[in-house]
Amino acid sequence: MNSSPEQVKSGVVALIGPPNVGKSTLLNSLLGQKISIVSPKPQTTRNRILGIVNGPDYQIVMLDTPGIHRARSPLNLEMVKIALGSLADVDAIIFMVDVTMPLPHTGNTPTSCLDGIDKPVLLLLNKMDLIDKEKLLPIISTYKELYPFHTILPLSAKASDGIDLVIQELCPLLPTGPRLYPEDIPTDATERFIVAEIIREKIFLQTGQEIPYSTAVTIESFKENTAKQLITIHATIYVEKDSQKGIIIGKHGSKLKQLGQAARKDIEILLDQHVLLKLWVKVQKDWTSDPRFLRELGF
Ligand code: GDP
Ligand code: K
Ligand code: MG
Repeated sequence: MNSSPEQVKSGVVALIGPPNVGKSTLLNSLLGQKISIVSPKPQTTRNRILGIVNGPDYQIVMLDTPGIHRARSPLNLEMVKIALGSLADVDAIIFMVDVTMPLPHTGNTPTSCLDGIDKPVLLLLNKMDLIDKEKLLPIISTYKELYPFHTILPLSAKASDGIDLVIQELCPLLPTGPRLYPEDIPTDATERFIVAEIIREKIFLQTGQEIPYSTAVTIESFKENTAKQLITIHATIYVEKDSQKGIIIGKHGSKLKQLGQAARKDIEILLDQHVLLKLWVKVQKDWTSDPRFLRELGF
């Protein structure tokens, strides 16, 4: 017998804001699982990462995005375009800021990207674990003057503190209808994509200066040996210069080994199987400003 699909609060929410405020951390906390990579460095997230947050009577499709900033390089311009482009077909928007950052002032209004947007915007004041509660009121009044936010909520995404309220505030803003995605998948991203992202995250965490920003990762092959419960993954790390290749490889390959070990641990959790990870490092001269290579990477 054909029964009509269950009606729930079901819609799409874009998660935007300046770099490094904790957007990807919030997505992972809401999912109870790491889908979007996180690091203390800005511009870690380069793509739109779709996470599917399910509850008994709701499904929130959340779009994590790259940080919105004054971009200069072609790669960073593409990233900001992805973030702003995510605002088009959503039911609501989360704008997140970091309460430890200086407050906005004339000439620096992070909310200018919301001008002319005709959708409810929730302001999330993140990293509340890092400041005293009495500092909150002036922050709230500053942002209230800046933009007519639908709601303002303090939280700590990292500690998952206050995230239930985010869901509670979002649900009434969503249309009623069937779930847009099956209930048992956390993302529309492929395993290959997430694996490449995990490798990139380790590079963000374990290398300094310009190296993370000059690095891209592609997966060359992904071979499953069911009998041995083993997946063999070959990945290429692209850098922009010969000198960067040396740094990523390290003395006698020590850096590459360290990166591979950290990545493999997370990939094994993701895939729930043993993983053999082989990493290669290649120089792709100045790829961050090469439109053809950016297209190859999917930008
Ligand atoms: P995004 O660039 O906005 O996606 O930010 P990330 O999620 O990558 O987080 C940037 C940094 O802030 C990381 O080092 C996170 O661990 C940290 N972070 C995120 N949320 C919180 C929080 O609620 N409290 C604290 N103390 N740190 C946080
Ligand atoms: K970050
Ligand atoms: Mg991010």
